[in-house]
Amino acid sequence: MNQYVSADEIRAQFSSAMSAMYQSEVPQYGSLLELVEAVNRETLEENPDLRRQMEAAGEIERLNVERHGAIRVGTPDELAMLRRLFAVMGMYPVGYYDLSEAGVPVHSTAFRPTDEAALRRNPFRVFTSLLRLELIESEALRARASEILEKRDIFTQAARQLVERSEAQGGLTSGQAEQFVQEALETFRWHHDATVDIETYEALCGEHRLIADVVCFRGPHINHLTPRTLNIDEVQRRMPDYGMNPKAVIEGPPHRQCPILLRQTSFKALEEPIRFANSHEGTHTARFGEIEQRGVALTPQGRRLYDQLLGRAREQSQGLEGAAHQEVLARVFADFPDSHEELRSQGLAYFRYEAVNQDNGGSSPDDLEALLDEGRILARPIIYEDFLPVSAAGIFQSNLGESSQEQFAASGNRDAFEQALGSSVTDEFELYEGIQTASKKQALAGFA
Ligand code: OOG
Ligand code: NI
Repeated sequence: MNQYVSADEIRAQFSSAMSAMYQSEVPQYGSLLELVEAVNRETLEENPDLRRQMEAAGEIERLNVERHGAIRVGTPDELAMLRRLFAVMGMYPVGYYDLSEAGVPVHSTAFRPTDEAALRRNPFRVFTSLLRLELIESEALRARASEILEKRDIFTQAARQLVERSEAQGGLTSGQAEQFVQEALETFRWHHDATVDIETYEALCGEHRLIADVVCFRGPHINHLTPRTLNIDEVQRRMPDYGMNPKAVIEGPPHRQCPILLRQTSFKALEEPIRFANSHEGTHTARFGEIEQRGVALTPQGRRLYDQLLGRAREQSQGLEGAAHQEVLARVFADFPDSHEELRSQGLAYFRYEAVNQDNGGSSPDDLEALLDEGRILARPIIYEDFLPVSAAGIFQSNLGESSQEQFAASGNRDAFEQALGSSVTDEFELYEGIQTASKKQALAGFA
């Protein structure tokens, strides 16, 4: 018997502890969870087909524990240590996101489980951004920020030791895992005492509010958590009943028969009291709650079509909110095929193939299309497990006030990010492609 707890189990415990902590820190997040659960329950009751589809894909069990979070760190060392900490929980860096394109001086990856069994068990993901100090304009301020960041350690001593222990022995015992979860959680906790005086805070805010958010606190507080809903339009509609102030538009694609990628919205970030180092009182606006509805993962070809249509929709929907905004999106996205069969046959989305009826029949054993036609192999959509760069930018903008439209020369630097991280990031398309290819092979093997 294995003496160690599985990484999946540690991730599930951590995700649940994180949710409990955030509910106590941001009570509105608790209300959001209640609302999402109610809407998910109703949606499944009204929609037996969806329930069956999710049951078949093993997704029902994970629904109510499914969420992502987001943090921002300041130095390569912090990012590299986070990579090791997340690895203890079976979370690995997937995808490179360049947010300078949206005027935000960070670049990012998503730490998440990568294999199918792990995703089914608990798909907890953390969108993790690294500040790009080189994008701070003022040289003096850049130096000051880096000096402040050099002084802090965002990890507890015990967390560091347990990461090392796990790496050395190849896992953690249940006692160690429990302690690890508690110690790791400390890194993500909110501190209402800033490490800097109010003048430094304001100077950094002047460059970009997000720079102040990263630099002025003891650690990279979790800035939002995001449960998965099955009907985002309904949750958005009901938010005010639950005392939440939703942002004006839902990001991502419009409502469709066959959801693609993901759609997101949030309640606006809270203005929270802060005590600065020279005991001045002030406020800081960073933390919010978000929801998302996930759909099928798109192939590079599907992603290109999506980008093209979203660009067009943006132009046409400027200044619009709510239903009017969604109407324009729906009209533009009418050009995106909306049946699973079209998405599959046109190579726009990824599918998992499954043999359901292996009676010997007419078609030759390696003719996938014929077997699909005869209903002897089924193709089920593979759910998108990642984030949208464009959507991330929308979320950033909506939560940073009006003054942050600054443009940085769009200049991704994936090499620098990977060097800071201490490893490469996995290409998300490769993961989906791998799942699709393996499932095809296995489904066909049943007929050989
Ligand atoms: C990260 C925003 C990205 C999402 O859902 O796209 C994100 C941040 O605000 O730090 O969480
Ligand atoms: Ni998010």
